Amino acid sequence: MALEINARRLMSHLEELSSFNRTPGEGVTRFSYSAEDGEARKYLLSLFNAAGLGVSVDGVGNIRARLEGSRPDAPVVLSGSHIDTVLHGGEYDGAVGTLGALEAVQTVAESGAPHSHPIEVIVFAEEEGSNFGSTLSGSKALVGKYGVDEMKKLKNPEGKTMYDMARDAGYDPDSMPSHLLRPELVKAMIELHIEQSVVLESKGIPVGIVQAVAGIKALEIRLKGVSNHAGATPMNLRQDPMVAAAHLIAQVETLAKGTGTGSTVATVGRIQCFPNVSNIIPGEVRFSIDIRDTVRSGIESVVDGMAVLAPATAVSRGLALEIVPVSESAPVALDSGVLSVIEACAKKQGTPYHRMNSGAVHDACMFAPLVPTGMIFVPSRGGRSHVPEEHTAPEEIAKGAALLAETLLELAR
Ligand code: HGY
Ligand code: MN
Ligand code: MN
Repeated sequence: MALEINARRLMSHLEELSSFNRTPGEGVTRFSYSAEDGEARKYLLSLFNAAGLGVSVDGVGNIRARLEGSRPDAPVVLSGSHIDTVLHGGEYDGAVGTLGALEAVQTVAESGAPHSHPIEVIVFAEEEGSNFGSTLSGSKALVGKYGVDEMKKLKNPEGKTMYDMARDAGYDPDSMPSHLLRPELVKAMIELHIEQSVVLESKGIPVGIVQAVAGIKALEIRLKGVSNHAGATPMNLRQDPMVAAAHLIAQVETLAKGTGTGSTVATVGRIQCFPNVSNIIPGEVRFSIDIRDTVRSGIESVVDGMAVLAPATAVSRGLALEIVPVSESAPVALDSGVLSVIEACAKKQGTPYHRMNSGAVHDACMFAPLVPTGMIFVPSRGGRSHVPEEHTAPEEIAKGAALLAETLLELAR
């Protein structure tokens, strides 16, 4: 008998979560360690307590909410996602996997179906990188990739560190060593997430079973020249970092298209100009480069290309150059055993599925090298995400949560 989730309950939770928002009417903005994030977490904790789950919160704000099995010492089956968003983001990125996991665990508990392994909902902090430019920082802290030293180096535009912001939000980042994930105590990790692209919608298939997740390398290019009068400075006497940046930004697209893997993407999403005044030749220009591929060589090809082009452009224009690494995570293949369980559950439920890759990175990437990890996708309308228009239909979210519930129970039996 297939598990029946309570779709109405799930959708009302999602709606309530989206109300914790700094930019109502202009998408959802909920950065980790913000006031709205604190309110959202209080709301989630109330849901976890009402569901009778045992709750723990670690030193950077990751939450774990546990449903015991008949063998409390059996390795745990984990499922969850993040609740922080990008600036003016959507209601579904991260939220669907977080509240979908709660709905799946509640459905398993209410079904009375026996399971020996405990099942935990996990809620990650600082996945988007909205504060510090580094994605997956909460899960990186949980798996020990980021210690206190790294958290003291990660700074937001106002210069506040992840370490200080976690402390100001009431957490204790120095205690992370006692919260680190112990892979030997984890049976599997599954993340439900919106696809954030067009594949499922274009195929008319309700769920995706993710086989591989792209790796990412985030850089910041800093070009320093000579600021001067925009009118009085002849063109041949300029050391203008903005023109150099323009050349290099155009090259990012060329490099990404030329790697040969066919799956490389590269984006310049942020540019800063100092002093950023129309009648002053800029003194310094900084821009981000976000490079991704499911094949490592694609990422390296763009990084290596930029490592040649940027210095050549800087020298030819009398500019100082800095290429600053911001964050990275390797491409990961997800666990074939877990994928087979998801596939078997989809067949049991009669839910059509499509095996596919993910161009977006996810907290599941931090688990894949350590424990058997899988992901389930639900469609994104028009393939849009990280925008207020982000949307997934309630019946599609329900299908993903139902498949997650079935999968968690199967893994926890
Ligand atoms: O950027 C990403 O792929 C994720 O949404 N943080
Ligand atoms: Mn996400
Ligand atoms: Mn995202």
